[in-house]
Amino acid sequence: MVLTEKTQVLIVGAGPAGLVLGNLLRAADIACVIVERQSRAHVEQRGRAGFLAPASVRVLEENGLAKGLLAAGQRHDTCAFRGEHGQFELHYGERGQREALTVYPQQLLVADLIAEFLDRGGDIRFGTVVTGMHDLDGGAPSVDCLGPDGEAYRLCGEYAAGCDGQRGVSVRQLPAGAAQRFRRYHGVTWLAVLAQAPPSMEAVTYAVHDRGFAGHMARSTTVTRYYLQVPRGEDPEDWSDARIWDELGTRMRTGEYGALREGPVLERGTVDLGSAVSVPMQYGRLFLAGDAAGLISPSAAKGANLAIVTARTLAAALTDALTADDQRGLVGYSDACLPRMWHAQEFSHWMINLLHGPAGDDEDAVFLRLLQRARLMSLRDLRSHQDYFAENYVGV
Ligand code: RFL
Repeated sequence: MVLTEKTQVLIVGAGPAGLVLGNLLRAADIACVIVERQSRAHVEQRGRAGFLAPASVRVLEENGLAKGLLAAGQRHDTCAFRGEHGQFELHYGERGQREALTVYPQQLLVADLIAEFLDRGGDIRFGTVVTGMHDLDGGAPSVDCLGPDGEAYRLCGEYAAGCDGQRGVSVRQLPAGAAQRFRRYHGVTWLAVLAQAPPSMEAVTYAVHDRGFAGHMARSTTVTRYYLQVPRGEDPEDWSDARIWDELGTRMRTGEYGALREGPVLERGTVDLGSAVSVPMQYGRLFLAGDAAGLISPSAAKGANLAIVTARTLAAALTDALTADDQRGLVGYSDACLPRMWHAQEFSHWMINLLHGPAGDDEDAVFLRLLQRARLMSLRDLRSHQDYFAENYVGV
């Protein structure tokens, strides 16, 4: 292993967290290297999130990172809920914080952030895997890298940022005893579908059905994200295009509300709705951000937003430490982020219980499904519930 290079901040992962962090550090003239296991083309095409909260848009705007999303993002301010009760709409943009969400596909944001990072003189190593980390509780953390042509080298820095998502290497560096990872599988699995089809409705639509949940979310004028609740362990390849559209039609009750605008399925994959939170989100000179710090189920569309705002908090703390020798932000980083993380987890859990009831005819399952229905009716009828929903749905 050759010790090749030194920088100030080592960033593992070029998702929203690592790229926002890298851009903010470059704006403060701090040297950093982003190491990303995938190719540039891969991360610029990886379809995931689409909804950005006003707080995330503000972070991006204030830091010169919002040109693309301001030009192409679409305002979304209405959700619809369908079920045996009928359909009702909730105009969350007019309630609570009186703000709307911006729809801008995550892969476009990632492409914008990469271009800007390179413009700011950033160093990003695609196709390079971090295989290990060293000296995290000492003065000079380092990471072992394996480059695209199999070259192994070590990068050394003053601080390391683990922005490598839920299955990255960073989270495994927190020694047992120094940190705990709280995890939960929420008992629900989604088939996540990306279709080459225009949105079928204006609103984000959540359908509650005896056969399971179905969701509809616009991504652009030509691409739409759909979700279908499926049993855990389901093979996505068992879901042909025809089967997907058929099941979506049933659960979305197209007989009553009109047909879906169908098109070829571009991507299909399953997501087990789960959560994980690292407490604390730091160890020595390693700081976690984004999904590495805390994974949140996509039920409330908070993951990318938490990644952006935690990266902003970490960037400010690292900038104070590196430019003014002020360590307070770094010492308090985890305490600053955790309340926001647990708040988002709580709302996301509330959403899971709003959208899914347990299967089965036993007394417990039936009771919980009746509670689910009551929760939906409260949302339809009670202003206080609508305000709670609106404030949490658009907030981070
Ligand atoms: P990412 O985006 O996963 O990026 C981590 C990067 O680290 C790289 N990596 C490594 N690189 C080098 N060496 C290693 N050893 C490495 N190990 C990993 C990976 O290749 C990757 O590029 O994490 P980050 O930056 O924390 O961002 C998190 C978000 O991507 C995530 O929370 C959201 O996509 C979640 N999410 C949604 N969030 C929202 O806010 N709104 C949404 O509407 C929304 N919809 C979704 C979603 C996630 C989904 N899936 C696929 C789980 C919809 C779906 C279907």
